[in-house]
Amino acid sequence: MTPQFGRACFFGLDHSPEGGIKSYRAQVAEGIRRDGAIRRLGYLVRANYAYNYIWWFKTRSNDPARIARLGKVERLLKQPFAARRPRTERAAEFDNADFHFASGMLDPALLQKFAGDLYAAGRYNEPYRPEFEHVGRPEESDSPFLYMLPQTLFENETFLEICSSQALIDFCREALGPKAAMSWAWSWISQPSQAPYQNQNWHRDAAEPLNFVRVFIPLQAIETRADGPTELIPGTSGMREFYEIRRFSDAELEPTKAAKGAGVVLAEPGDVYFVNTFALHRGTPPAKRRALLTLLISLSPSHRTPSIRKLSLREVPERLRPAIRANKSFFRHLIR
Ligand SMILES: O=C(O)CCC(=O)C(=O)O
Repeated sequence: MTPQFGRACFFGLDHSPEGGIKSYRAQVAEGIRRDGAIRRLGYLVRANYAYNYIWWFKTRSNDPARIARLGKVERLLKQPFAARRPRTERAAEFDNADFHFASGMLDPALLQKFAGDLYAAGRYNEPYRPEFEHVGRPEESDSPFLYMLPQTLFENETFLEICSSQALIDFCREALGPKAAMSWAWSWISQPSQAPYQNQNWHRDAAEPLNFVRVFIPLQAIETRADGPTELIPGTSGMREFYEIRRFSDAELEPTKAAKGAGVVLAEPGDVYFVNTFALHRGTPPAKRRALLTLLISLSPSHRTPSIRKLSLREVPERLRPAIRANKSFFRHLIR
C-alpha cells in the first residue's frame, strides 16, 4: 500500500489513517469501540506514535540505504537480545531475494471457508477511495477492488485460525526476529478490469514500518496470468534506484527486469508466499475474480494498527486460544 503522506501531524480522533479505516469517533458511533477519557488518551498516544514514527523516519526519505540503517537500529532497540543475522537458511535467502515460497503451508479447506466469508461479506470498501462503499454481492459491483471491512476481518474466526498457523508464525519470526507481530491485514477481491488499477502498477510499499514482511495467502489457485498473480522483481528492496513514492511503468523498469528477472507468483490453495514488498512488485489485473488475504507483520506498529479494536481472549473461539496464548507477542496488537 502506498498512501500519500502529508506532513507530520497531530493525529486526532476524527482522523483515518487510510481509506476504508474508520476514525476513533466513527468506531465509537458505530459501537465498534467503547469510549472513555482513558481510552481516548491511550488511542491518541498510540496513533500519534505510530503515524508520526512512519512519517518522520520513513516517508521523509525513502532511500533504501537510510531505511536499512534505521531498520538495524529498530531491531536493536526492539529485540536487543535477538541474533542480528537471520535465524535460518531460508530466512537468509529471503533477505537476499525478498521472497520465500512455502508450498502447502495452510489447509486449503480453511482458505476456502474464509473465501466464502469474503464473498458473502455484503459490505466492502477500498483503501484508495475513502468515499467508496459497496453494499451487496461482489458481482453487483464493477469496482476493481472490493475489500472486507477491517474490523470484520479482524474478528473473523477463520481469519484468526489462519493467522494462528505455527508454520506461518515461525517463518515471520525467522525473518524478523522474536518480536514479529501482526500489525494489519487486508483481504480483497480483485475484479476483472481493462487497465491496471492502483497496486496493479509497479511500486514499492513505502508506508510500512522499518522492519516488515507481507504474507500473501491466495484464496484460490493462481495458475496463469489470467488468475491475477502478484508480480515481483526479486532482490530490489535494497536498490538505490526507483525509490520515489510513485508508480513505475514497464518501460522504466525494463533494464531492471532483464537484470534481476521479474516473475509472477503461481500458487495452489494452501501455498503462502512471504514478500519484502519494499522490493518492486505489483498485482496483475485478473480476467476473472481473484480473492486474496495478505498480512502485514512487523516489529513496530503500522500507522493503521491503533485502529484495531483488540479482542479479549474470551471473545476468541476456545479451540484457538492455546495457539494464541502460545504466540502472545505475535497477536499483541489484535488480542488482549
Ligand atoms: O494484488 C497483488 O497481488 C499485489 C498487491 C500489492 O501490490 C500490494 O498490496 O501492495
